[in-house]
Amino acid sequence: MSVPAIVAANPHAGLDGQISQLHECKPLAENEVRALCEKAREILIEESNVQPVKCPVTICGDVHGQFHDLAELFRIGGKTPDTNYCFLGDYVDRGYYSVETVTLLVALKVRYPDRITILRGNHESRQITQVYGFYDECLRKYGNANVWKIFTDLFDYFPLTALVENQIFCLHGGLSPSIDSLDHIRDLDRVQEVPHEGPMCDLLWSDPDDRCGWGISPRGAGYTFGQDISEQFNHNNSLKLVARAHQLVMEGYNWCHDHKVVTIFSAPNYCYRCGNMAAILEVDDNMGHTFIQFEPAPRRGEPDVTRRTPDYFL
Ligand SMILES: [Mn+2]
Repeated sequence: MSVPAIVAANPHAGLDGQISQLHECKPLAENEVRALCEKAREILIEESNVQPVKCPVTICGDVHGQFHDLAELFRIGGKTPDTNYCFLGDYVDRGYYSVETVTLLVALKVRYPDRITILRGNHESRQITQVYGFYDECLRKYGNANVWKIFTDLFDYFPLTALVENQIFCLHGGLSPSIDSLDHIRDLDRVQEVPHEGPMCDLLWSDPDDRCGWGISPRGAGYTFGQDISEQFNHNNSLKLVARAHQLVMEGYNWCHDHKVVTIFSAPNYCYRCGNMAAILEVDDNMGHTFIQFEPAPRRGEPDVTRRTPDYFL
């Protein structure tokens, strides 16, 4: 005789268990990653290249595999789903825990699809991750490249940009000389590796600059754009602000272009040696802004490295 169920089973028990495991910085098994990413793909494929986001929401910049600092970010900013998040890309490479970091964010996306937005950064790419750490980390942690293949295939579906209440335009890099309007971005076919040039590349690679107009980027991809470009773009698209990441800023956030553009960087002590603060931007119910700065979480078992003056572009 079977025992009658007293309480309804939690349909998310499996996923909730995986999220708990990931919060402890323990990676999932390869077959779990595969199943998770299949679910994530079904969600992400339905999202727009300019994914609408409602306030309140907390906007976060680069994380770069610094898992313990992401845990600190959630401790300070609140956990999903209590706090809504929009992450601006660059989850992997550089830090030692790209696998755990990106798996946790993807798991949260699958569990709470309307509470977290995960945009694509220039590091969410097959080519860049083979140079800057994620590929090697997958080999080290799984013994083969399958998990790297699964994630980099999923990255093709990440939205390129988000739009908070039609006012704050969120993206990883910056503007493009071949894009005048948000509708142009909506029309792009984003499901592909990040190209070496063109509008999709620029959105993930460009940087604001003190010089007016468009400039050649020292990164070798994307462009630099001046205040005149930002003002025109915001005006044409009825935007108040461009919120972007992609550049190390020592205070964790940095206004430029007469408050038309803000850079947000959420990896404190970047690469475990830059000595920078991290920040996140809380946008409240009334579209008010609060920057929260934070320092590195205490950590064990990682190399003790000397701080030095940063000069990182990626
Ligand atoms: Mn970047």
